[in-house]
Amino acid sequence: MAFFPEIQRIRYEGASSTNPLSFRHYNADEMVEGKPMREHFRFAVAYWHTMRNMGGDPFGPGCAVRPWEDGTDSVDMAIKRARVAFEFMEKLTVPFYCFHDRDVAPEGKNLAETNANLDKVVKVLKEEQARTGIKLLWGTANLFSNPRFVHGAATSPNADVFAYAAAQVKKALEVTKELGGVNYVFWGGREGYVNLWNTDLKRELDHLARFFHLAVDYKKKIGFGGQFLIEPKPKEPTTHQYDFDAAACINFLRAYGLTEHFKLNLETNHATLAGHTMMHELVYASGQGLLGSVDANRGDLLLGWDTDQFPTDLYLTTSIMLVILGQGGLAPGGLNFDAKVRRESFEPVDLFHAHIGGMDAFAHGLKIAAKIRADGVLKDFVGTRYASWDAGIGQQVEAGKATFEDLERYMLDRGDAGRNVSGRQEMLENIINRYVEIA
Ligand code: XUL
Ligand code: CO
Repeated sequence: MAFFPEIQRIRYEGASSTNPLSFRHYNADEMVEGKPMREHFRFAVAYWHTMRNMGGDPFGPGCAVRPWEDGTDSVDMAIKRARVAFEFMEKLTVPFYCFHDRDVAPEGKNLAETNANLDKVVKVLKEEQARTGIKLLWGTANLFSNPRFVHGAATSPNADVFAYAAAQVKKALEVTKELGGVNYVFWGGREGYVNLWNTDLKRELDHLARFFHLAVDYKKKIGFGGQFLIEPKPKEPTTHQYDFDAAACINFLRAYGLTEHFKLNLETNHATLAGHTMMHELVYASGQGLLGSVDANRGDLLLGWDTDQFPTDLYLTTSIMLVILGQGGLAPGGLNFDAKVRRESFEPVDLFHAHIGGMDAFAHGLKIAAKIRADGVLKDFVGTRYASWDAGIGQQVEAGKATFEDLERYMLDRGDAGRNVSGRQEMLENIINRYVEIA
């Protein structure tokens, strides 16, 4: 069965290649910092965008050409689509994929029928995983599309909706375990509010925490060994989403005693919607030991919403890989392309161009980041910048050995603080540019 008959398996051809259907930097076996590239990234294809996005927008219907689609949302179509997905991923040579329950199988007329539909497709996904060796990076439940989730899922004012969401996540956890998934994601699409006049914010947060504790209990009960991940996003579709950014999520996890069970899945376009850079979100979460996985994409500076474009910016990928290398890797997390082709890029081959570009941008960024680290340029500069904390009064403060009185006495003796040194931002930006040129 060939759904992409014109396309051969994508190969690494080196930086001088002009073949748009080749990798110029992603060379899966190439060793960087003692590890093959494939293990640094653990790239995944997002089923919802790559297999389900037909390019519809608020101004017009989908116009994607997908010759395998028969126009129905049947189980048969879902099974055929699963075969297409695996041919695509095999040709692209990605090791992982991710899905929501509702991406892979249609809803039935009640929960029992919906679960039965899912089971039929999961059987095929399992078969295809065994045939190709492609694995599940994470599963998740779609708790936002169906109209029942209009007011949220775990944070709905309707307790029945909480119960439905719990049943759905229970099943999604079982399915993720069945498929050997190595993580499970919670993205709270409608877990937030549109206005506070009708919202009991504290009660909703308590319910969300209760929901997560129930999920942890069930995870233990069925012996699912995957990592739980929360994916922050500040808004869209709601005005305010409770999992606003890394800091808000970490505060929530600590407040409700959940930190040991969860890490974060950080997405570039969500970081920018929150008014942060992706590097900020990564550095913050990694510093707390809670960076688990990445949804790799980018927004558009000229548009305010979540455009989910494929990442191509080397400064972005370099900064991401610097943080990932800095914490010794992402596993069991990975880099999931939560990104979609533009509506104007409607042919199947565009799906290849998009992923190839993203994989190459990350491979190039990895090489740049590794070179920067090997030469120690940033580390040495930052180390020197904080040298006053390595000895004397700084060392005493860090060790918890100095009181306010000690610090006053120290400063009364000296009269004033020692000289400040330039932050050299422009010099460092020039240095980064030099590494972008040579890698
Ligand atoms: C939505 C988003 C989701 C999550 C999974 O903005 O990123 O697709 O990644 O639910
Ligand atoms: Co995402």
